[in-house]
Amino acid sequence: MSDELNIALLGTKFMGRAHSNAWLSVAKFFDLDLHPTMHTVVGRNEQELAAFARRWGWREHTSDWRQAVTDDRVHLVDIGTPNNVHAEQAIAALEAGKHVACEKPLANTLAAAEAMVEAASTSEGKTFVWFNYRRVPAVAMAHKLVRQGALGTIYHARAAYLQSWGGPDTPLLWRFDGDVAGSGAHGDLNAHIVDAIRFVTGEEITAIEGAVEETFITERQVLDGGSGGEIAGAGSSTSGRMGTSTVDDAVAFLARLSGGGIASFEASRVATGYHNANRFEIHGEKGALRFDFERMNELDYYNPGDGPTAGWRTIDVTRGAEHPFVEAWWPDSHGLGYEHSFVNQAADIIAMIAGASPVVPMPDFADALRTQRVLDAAIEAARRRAPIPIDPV
Ligand code: SOE
Repeated sequence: MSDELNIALLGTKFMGRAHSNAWLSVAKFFDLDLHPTMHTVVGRNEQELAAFARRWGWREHTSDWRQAVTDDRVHLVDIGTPNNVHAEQAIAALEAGKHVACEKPLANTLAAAEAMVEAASTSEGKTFVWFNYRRVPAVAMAHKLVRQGALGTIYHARAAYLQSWGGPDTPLLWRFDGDVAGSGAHGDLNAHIVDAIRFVTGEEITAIEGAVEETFITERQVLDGGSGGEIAGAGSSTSGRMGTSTVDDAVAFLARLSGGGIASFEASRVATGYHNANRFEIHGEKGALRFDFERMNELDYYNPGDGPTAGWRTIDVTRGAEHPFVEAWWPDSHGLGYEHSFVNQAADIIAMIAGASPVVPMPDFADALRTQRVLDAAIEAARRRAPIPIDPV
C-alpha cells in the first residue's frame, strides 16, 4: 500500500495559505508514517488559482470542489472556505469516504454543525478541526501541566481574544455577513478561546450565566464585486455603496465550568491597540497559568508551594524536549511563530490517519460541536438576557 496521503485543499485565502504552508513544511520537520502530497487545490478565481497552485506546489487545481472531494485519488479533504459552506463540503467529502480537516468554527449555524457530526458518525473518514492554538507549544504545555495536577481544583478561567482590524474603514467582507459567517468576532475568536479553555482545563462549559453582544459598526463599504476579500480588506476596492453588517463586533460572556469553577470570555475585532491578543489565565487551588499569544513562546506559571520565593515564573517553552512539538524545530530558544501551530497540527493529523496518537488531543467534529453549542448558547443568553444551561453531551 502506498504511503502517499493525497490532499485536496478547498480555499486559497488566509487559511489556504496557512494550510498550504503546513502541508508543504510538515514532512521536512516531522518523521511521518504517511507522506503528504499536495494534490489538488480548489478556488473560485481560475487565474488566481493557477498562480496559487504554482506558488505553493499544488499538483492540480480546479474551481469544481465537488470534483475534488470525490476524486478517487484524494485521501484527505482540507476545508479552508467561509463558514457557510463547511457543512456541504465536509458532508460530501465524508460521503465519498475521505478524511476531513475543517477550519473553525465548525459551521455558521448549530444545525449545520450537528449535520456534520451526524455525517462523521456514519463515515469511515476521520475528522479534524483546525483549532490550531492547541498546538502552540505554550498552550500544549499548559494542557500538560494541568493534566499533571499543577493547578488542582480550578476556580477561575479568564480568556480574551482581542483584535482591532474590524474598525470603520474595513469593508463589508464575508466575515460581516451573518448568513455566511454565522456570527462575527464571536464565532471567529470566542471559538478559539472556548476550545482553548476546554482543552487546557479538560473541563466542559455547563452554563452561560450572562452574555452581551454588540455591533458597533453597522454600515460598511461594499466591495467591488460583492463580498469576499481578505481580512481588513487590504487592497480590496470598494463600490462607493454602503451595506449592513449583520454580525457582532464583540461578544463577552460569563460561564460555569464542569469542575465547579467560573469562566469569562471576551472576543472583539475593535479592541483598539490589540492586533492578535489571544490570552488566558487559569487559577487553581495549587497554582495558576497565564498565556498571551503576543508572547507566544512563553508560559507564565505561579506555584504558591514555592513559599517565600513564590512569584510568576516565565517558562521559555521553546527550550527543552519536555515541551510539546519543540524537538521537531530548532535548538533551544530559537522561537516559533503562528505558522508552526498549523504545521504541528498537520503532523498530528497525518499521525492519526496513520493510526498513531497525536501529541495532544485533537478536536474532531464531535468535539468541535461542544464548542459550537457554547457559542450558540452565549448568543441565546445575550438575546434573552437570561442564563442558558448547556447539556454536556
Ligand atoms: C481573523 O480573526 C483570524 O484570521 C481568525 O479567523 C483566525 O482563526 C485567527 O487565528 C487569526 O485571526
